[in-house]
Amino acid sequence: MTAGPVERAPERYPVTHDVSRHEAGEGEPRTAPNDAWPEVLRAEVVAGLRSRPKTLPPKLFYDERGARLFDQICGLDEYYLTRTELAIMRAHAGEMAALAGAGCVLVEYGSGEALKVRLLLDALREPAAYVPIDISAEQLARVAGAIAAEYPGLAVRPLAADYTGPLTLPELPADVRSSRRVAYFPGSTIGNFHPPEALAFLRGVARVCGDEGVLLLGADLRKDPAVLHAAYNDAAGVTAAFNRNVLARLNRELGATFDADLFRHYAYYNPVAGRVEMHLVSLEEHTVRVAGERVSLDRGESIWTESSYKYSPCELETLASRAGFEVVRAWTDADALFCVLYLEVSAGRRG
Ligand code: AVI
Repeated sequence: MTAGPVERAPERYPVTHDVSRHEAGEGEPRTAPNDAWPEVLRAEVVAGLRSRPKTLPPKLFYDERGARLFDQICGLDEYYLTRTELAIMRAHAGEMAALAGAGCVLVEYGSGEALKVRLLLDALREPAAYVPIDISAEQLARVAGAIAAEYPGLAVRPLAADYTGPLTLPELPADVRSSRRVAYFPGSTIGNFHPPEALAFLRGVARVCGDEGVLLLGADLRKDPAVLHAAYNDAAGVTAAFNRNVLARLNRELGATFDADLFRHYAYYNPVAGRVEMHLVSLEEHTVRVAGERVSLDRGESIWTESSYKYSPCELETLASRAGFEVVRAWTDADALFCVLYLEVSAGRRG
C-alpha cells in the first residue's frame, strides 16, 4: 500500500514561506511583509508583542533553520530528553505494542521526521494504518512516502494540519480492517502547552481516539533544576541561537526590524510553576516595527518565547484523568528523567 495524497485541513499556521523581496525605500523595512502569512498568525504576533509580558508563540521557532537547530539541540549532551525517550522506547516498545494489540490505526501528532514512531511500527502487530499529522505539508509528504515504502501493507494516510485545532482523520481505504486508534505524541511537546491548553488538547485527542482509544504520551519529569538549567542553556549556544532565530524569522517573513544582538537568550526553571521559561530580554530601550506596527521595548524587558512544563507522575495522572484518560502503564528511565505513558480513553469519558 502506498502513501495516499496528503489531506489538507484548513492551514492556520504555516511553518515556512517563500518571501517576496522588493527594493526598500528610505526608512522602509528591507523585506516585504509576506501576504501569505495567515492574518490570524500575524494578529497573534502583534497582539503578543503588545501584551504584558510580551509573548511570541513557540510554534514560530520551527522554520527551516529553526527545525535544523532543534535537531542539533536533540543531540546535545545537556539535552537529555531525546536520548532518554528513545532509550525508553527501545526498551519498552514491545510491551506498548502488546497492550495495543493487533490491527490498530497509529495516529502521530506532529510527526516531523517520524523517527521515534519507527520503533513502534516495528513492534506493533499488523498495524492497519499510520496517520502522520504535521503542519509542514512538504516534509509530511516526503516522510509518508518513505514510511509507505518501508512498511509494505501499511496504509499511510498523512494529514497536513495544525494538530492543536479540530481534526478530522482521513478515511481509510475500504479494504483496511482496523481495531482501535492509538495516538502517539512523543517528545514532551505536551510541555510546551500551558496546563489549560494541555488539558484542552488532550481532550481533543481523546475525542479523536474514541472508545477504546489509546494515547502514548512522552513527557518530561520534574527534576534537579541544575539539570534543567543546563538543558536549556547549553554551552555551545545552540538553544540561544534557536531562541533568537525567531526574530530573524519575523524580520524575513513579517517585515520586522529586530536586531537579534540587542536581545539576550534567558532561560530558567521556575520550580513553583514547574516550567522552564525561555525569554529574549532586550538589552536596550528601543523600538521595532513588526507587520507595519511600532513595538517599544524597555531596557531589560522580556519577550517570553516558550514554556516547557515538567510534570510529576502524579500531576500527569491528574492531567490525564481530567482529559478523559486512565493511566494503564508508565515507563521511565533509571534516573526518572522522562516518562512514556500508555493512556486509555476512560469508559465514562464525557465528550
Ligand atoms: C519541542 N519541545 C519539547 C522542546 C522543549 O524542550 O520544550 C523545545 C525546546 N526548547 C528549547 N530547547 C528545546
